[in-house]
Amino acid sequence: MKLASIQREWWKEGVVYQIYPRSFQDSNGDGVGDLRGIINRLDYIKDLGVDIIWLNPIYSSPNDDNGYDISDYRNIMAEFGDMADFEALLAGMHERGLKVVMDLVVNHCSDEHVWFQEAKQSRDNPYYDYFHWWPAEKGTPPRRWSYFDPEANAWRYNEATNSYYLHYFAIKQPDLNWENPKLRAEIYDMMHFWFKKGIDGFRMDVITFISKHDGYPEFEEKYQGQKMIDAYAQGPRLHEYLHEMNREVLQHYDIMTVAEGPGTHTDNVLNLVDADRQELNMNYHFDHQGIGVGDRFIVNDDFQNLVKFKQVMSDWDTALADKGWNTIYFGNHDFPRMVTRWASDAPEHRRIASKMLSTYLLTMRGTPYYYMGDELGMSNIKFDNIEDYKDIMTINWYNLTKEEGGDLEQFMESHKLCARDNARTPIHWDDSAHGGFTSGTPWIQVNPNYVEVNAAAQEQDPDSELHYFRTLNQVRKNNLTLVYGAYDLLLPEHTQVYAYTRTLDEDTILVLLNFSSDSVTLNIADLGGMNMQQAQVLLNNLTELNITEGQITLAPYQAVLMR
Ligand code: TEU
Ligand code: CA
Repeated sequence: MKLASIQREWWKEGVVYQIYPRSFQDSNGDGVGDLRGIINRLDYIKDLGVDIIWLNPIYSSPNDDNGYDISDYRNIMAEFGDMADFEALLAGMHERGLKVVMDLVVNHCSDEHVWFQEAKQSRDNPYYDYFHWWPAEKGTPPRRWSYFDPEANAWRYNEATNSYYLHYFAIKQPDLNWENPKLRAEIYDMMHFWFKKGIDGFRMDVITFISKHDGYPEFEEKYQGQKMIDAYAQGPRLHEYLHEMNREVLQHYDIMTVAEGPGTHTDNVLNLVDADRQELNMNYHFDHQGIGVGDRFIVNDDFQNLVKFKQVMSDWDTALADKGWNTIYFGNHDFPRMVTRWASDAPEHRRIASKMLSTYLLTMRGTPYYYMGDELGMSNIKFDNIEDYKDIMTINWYNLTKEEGGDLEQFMESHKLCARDNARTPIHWDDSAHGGFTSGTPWIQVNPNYVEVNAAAQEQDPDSELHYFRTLNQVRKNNLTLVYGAYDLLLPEHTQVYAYTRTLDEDTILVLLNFSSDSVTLNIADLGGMNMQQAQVLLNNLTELNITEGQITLAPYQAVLMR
């Protein structure tokens, strides 16, 4: 890879840090994180060395799905603050050189949005066509699966109109009708509103689902899970809409866009992110998240299958090597804590393993999307009781499993590993009550390990995960090879070590990551021919490095970068 041939962009070189505002910092003691809380922590954020902040939805919402059910796109959720707070937050970020990316949730809105309040009244209401309806005189609608409906049925009957509305997600999240040009114009107008305020981009929630199938052909009864997701993502007019959005809105600003892309795979991703098509900049996929996780997040033996993981990530790199641009992430608000999911949260491994996973995220080709709290090595809370969960998805799936007479013990065990709430517990600022997140009662329990795992303690400890993450950000910034260099996988069949090189012009960096709790010895000859006795160690998550004649031994979860 030659630097001269690369189209450099700030959104390729930056590291994204995701903030889930509800759980970041409460400023007024109501137990819910808020915008003032984020403002109070701006220096912490800046000191991480990240570049781009993605905020989960902060718009007005009745919070059936924690803000992904929006009742007013141009206002701030009352619990989070008001527009003046938002403007102060944006200014504070920009003063510190940080870009701000907002969530754009336009596959659906809240049933409390005025559009739906109007639409549901009669078929001749002007807003009726802002949504998708199946008239009851045509009989029962063809089966469509819903993520969060208590019966998993995506159609819900509305008496006043004698028709069913479509909702891929919760009952309170009716899907918007993109077929209607008036609706599209409203959305574009709203996007201009936020860009004119100065935001720097959008992360587009389930954007691949916005185009529905004409006439709703019958799907098989068992058309659920991944099959249904892939079908949802192949609506016939998806790319027409995104191209239109690009022409109408996106091209007018220096901003970045990233699709949340369920149903996007290596064979179709370029349709979204090939710059020549003028749609979006980036997409993030779910292919690695699905390894070892089945329907309703029941886990199987492949949960930490490293060979499969390497295969998936390498295939994605190949798909985007010449065109488009990749994204790299482990955790977000929909997935478990990375250290529990991909390594080990056992007390003897958690810290080193967290550093190893951070090393991976920041040394792959693609923009890293880093989830808040991972820099502290936060781990899953692992609730024992269903009553502890707040997430509509977990609660519905539990009830469905119960009604079917399914295995509830297996469900609870799997959800200790996979439930979304594991990533939604508050950030640990210090060892005071509730980790310093709130002076009141937190909306969801704080992980009791906050007493040891917290930002204040890590600030004092030069060896901490927090300091390591800061160093990593500097190493990435100082080495464009880690941003743009070609990626070459070594030892694809090795079940414990993930090894690869990054090469830009004459520079090669070797990355060795031990994803296992054993020490592992490798033959240097198998590692791309670097002279290890003379190599410069750029980074090591341990103090020792064991190199002998012809061999290198990695300690459990060790991560090393060499040049
Ligand atoms: O997620 C969409 C989505 O596909 C998720 O349901 C995801 O697949 C699941 O959590 C894990 O398989 C987005 C948001 O990120 C999520 O928080 C919202 O609940 C959802 O859309 C609805 O807006
Ligand atoms: Ca609050």
